[in-house]
Amino acid sequence: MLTPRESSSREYLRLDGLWRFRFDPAGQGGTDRWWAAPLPGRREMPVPASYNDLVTDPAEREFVGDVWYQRDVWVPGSWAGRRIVLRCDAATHHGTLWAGDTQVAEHAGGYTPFEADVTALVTFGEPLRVTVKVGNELTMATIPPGTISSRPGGHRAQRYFHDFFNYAGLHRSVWLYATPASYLDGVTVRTDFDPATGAGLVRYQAEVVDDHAGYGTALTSAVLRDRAGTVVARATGPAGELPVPDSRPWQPADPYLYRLELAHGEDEYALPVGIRTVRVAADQLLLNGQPVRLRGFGMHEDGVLRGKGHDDARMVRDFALLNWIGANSFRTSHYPYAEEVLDYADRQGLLVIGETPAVGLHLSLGHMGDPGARTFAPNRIGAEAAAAHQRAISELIARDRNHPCVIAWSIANEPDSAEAASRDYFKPLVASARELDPTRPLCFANVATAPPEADVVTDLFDLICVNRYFGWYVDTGDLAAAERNLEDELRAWARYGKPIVVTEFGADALAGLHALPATIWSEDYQVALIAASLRVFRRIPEVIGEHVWNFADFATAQAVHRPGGNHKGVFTRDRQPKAAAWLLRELWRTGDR
Ligand code: BDP
Repeated sequence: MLTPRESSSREYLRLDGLWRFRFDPAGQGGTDRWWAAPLPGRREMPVPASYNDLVTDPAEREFVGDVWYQRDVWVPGSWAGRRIVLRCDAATHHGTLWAGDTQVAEHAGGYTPFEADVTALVTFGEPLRVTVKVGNELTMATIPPGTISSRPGGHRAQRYFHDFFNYAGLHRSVWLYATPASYLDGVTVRTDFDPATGAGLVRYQAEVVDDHAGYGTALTSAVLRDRAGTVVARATGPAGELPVPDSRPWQPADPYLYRLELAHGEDEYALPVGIRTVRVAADQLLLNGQPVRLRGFGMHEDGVLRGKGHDDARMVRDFALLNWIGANSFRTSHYPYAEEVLDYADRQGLLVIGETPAVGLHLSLGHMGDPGARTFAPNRIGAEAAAAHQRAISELIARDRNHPCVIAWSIANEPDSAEAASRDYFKPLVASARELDPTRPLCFANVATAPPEADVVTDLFDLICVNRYFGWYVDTGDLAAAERNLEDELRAWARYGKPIVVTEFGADALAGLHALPATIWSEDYQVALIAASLRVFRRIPEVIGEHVWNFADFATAQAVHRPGGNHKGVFTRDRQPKAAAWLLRELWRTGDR
């Protein structure tokens, strides 16, 4: 599957805007064939957006079940004779797609795309009715997991084990696009760079679908151009190598992109390519052979009104703030972000740890879990969840493998990696991730309940990522103890001899709340905790990355300790700085590490 892009042979319609919309609490849509006629009622919903914060009824905001989106689209007459594809970038968490009266696709997993060839279902001169049923239920068979219970009064309640609101809907664009009948269906790009000589190499492997007998693979060709458009290398065949003797490597300070133009018969598809290498050597992370240190955040796709709906305006503001504060990296906590974000990170030179939606695989954790509950067991996180997790990993890698910005894959956030059974659970997932992408380091974000003496999976991974809340959930209000305990634990992790990224640390701060001396929930305490943590990191050479939790305040499930959401943002939810943002800017921009 290729990201929709225009070319001389490809066109698309982005079906953003208002769609007809209907909640389906009784599950009537299937029996009454809601796809077969215009959805009744006058309700409409914007795409892309979560629907949850656009309604006024609490039962609708917290609705558990299916909703339906529908609109008509006129397919351009000029598309006659071409292959026409309907694609959904994200239906969170389960999508079923109809073109006219025909179901064409079904997909589990809320943050990766799915598509279907609808050529045969298009009648030119008539509108095509597009219907999407979107389900938001989380169970022990989904990633992320959850449980559903019936409440007195008959409504259903969704419980989940992760700390962000279960936003749902069509969170990204829906597309209709046209390609020639024989077409390029996928491409894998891998690059090499020799820092000693400057020599670069671009390897590509294209997948083609050819519906003409004898319209052979020799018809596939590749051209690599530099930014000025000059051809720097050419090859023919579906797979090949494009050497670039004097290459300009992709790096945060100079995110230089070449352009790889692929052609197969009449089809043309071009994508940006950054020549770079990333690898772990002993306790360092090397980008193009040079040690790199990560400064940045765990983030969320989250904002007022739109919830998790992709928003170019929010993205541009977020990147402007990342630049302002001196960050060079972020983790797509806790799910794959919109492809627009990765495209933009490629161009802006941000380093990205791409994460799967495997968050909450820890059924005894903190306020969200049940004390003592086992996680990796049949009827809990068992074979079904593992299969869903495996699909999530392969869909993430398939979608994002060509982005130079992605420097590592995080296959889970805070699983119960102290439970003995977690090792058998993770071993095959790690093996398959390595097979799908042998070029990038693998990691997962380790939870506080699995310190080095208890964790049983870290040796399977390349980078050590730890989320730690000394001074907040433990040593609350006692920063002297927090600083000592954080240092002791990180020194214990350092014995692995691998690079350590602290992927989460931080404190909630209510914007405008001040306290001297600093006490919890104040901006001043957030400043002091971040400053103490950074002092510790600078004393431990193996710590090569610091990602504050979180970039901005975000919505969570309602809970007494979450006043209007999680306030660990260094920026407010409307993207204005708290005091900690000024501290980080001072430390990160003066390049003290
Ligand atoms: C960690 C999670 C993150 C939470 C954070 C917190 O990885 O999703 O939001 O803690 O509690 O456990 O703020």
